[in-house]
Amino acid sequence: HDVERTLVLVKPDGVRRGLSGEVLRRIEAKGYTLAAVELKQATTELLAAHYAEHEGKPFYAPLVEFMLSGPTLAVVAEGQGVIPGFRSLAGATNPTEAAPGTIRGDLGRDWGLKVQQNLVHGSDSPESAAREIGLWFPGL
Ligand code: DAT
Ligand code: MG
Repeated sequence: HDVERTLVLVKPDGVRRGLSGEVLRRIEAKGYTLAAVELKQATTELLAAHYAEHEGKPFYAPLVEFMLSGPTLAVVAEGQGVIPGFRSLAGATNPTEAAPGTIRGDLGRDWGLKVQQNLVHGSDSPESAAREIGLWFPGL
């Protein structure tokens, strides 16, 4: 794998529950480095761009509403294979299905129908990572 960068978000549920440090600890313990960390309140415009691929899906509006509900910790993590590597650390999208040992498997659970409250986001490809880092950290 090449040395690459990915965008990680500790979503508002993770920040509210005091899990920001735990997520950063797991990224660093794996051997990835932190290139940028910033607590940010997302805006509707930022989320519309970030989640453009999901526009029109049934969970889009509740997802955006949830992402506006409090601050998000935005992180750029760097390392060989960090894009798929962080997705492995995060686990499956639905925390109930995420394997133990993963962030979502260890720390997340099913909050009713709100699958979107799954603690973290991680870019899914080099193209997504470049696009998302540009949105959350313009000028980086
Ligand atoms: P991931 O975050 O694992 O990359 P995704 O990109 O498919 O998953 O979806 C983005 C977010 O949208 C996801 O973290 C939670 C929410 N989401 C996805 N599928 C959902 C569903 N079926 N019901 C509710 N929320 C969903
Ligand atoms: Mg995704």
